[in-house]
Amino acid sequence: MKLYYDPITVNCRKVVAGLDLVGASYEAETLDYFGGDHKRDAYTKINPNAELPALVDGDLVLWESNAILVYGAEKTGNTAAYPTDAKVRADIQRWLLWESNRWFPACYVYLVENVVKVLFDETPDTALLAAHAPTFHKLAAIADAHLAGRDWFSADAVTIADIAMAAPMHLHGAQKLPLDDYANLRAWIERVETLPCWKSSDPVPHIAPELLAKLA
Ligand SMILES: N[C@@H](CCC(=O)N[C@@H](CS)C(=O)NCC(=O)O)C(=O)O
Repeated sequence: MKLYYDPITVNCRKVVAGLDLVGASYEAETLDYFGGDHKRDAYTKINPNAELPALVDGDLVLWESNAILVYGAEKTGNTAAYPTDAKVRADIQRWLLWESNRWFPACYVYLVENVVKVLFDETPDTALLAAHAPTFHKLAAIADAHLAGRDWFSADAVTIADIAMAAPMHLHGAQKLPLDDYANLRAWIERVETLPCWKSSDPVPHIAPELLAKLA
């Protein structure tokens, strides 16, 4: 398998951590997201959405990070990270869909305004963040309530659902995600942050020190 990715992006971190969690090995081809490699013809032939990541395995050309997580888990047969029980699988699918449709966009606004714009010497749009905050809080409250009394989203142990849900929050401090009211969500992301696959997929070492200094 070959993974096309840039380790600094949310959805790439998701698949790097998730493929590690399920024990899938692959050849890596690194693209430069900030340099626009994902918009060049060589890559849009693989992913016509011009988005990272993408995975190629023989004649399978797969984009959508959560589909890559499921494929990796099924290919390796890792039933710890992707249990076979129908109800657990349905629950995992639910969070994968919710993350892609709702949670990622909700967290992404904070990433763009408080991280990406700062890296490129632009001013975060505080009015936009304020207008967007109710959406974030509505979704964070749903995730937080689900996590009451449980350590992980879909099972008694970490699954690919946790990796998918964690990715949009991966720089939550720098993103300034307003997590104060969500103790369960905070405790859960701290658990995710102890996972070896999460630690080894940390994007920070891949960000140039002079850029990183701007986030301090
Ligand atoms: N739903 C897609 C979203 C992929 C996506 O948005 N990737 C971002 C990086 S995290 C990207 O490449 N965006 C294109 C751009 O910013 O030009 C997935 O989960 O793979």
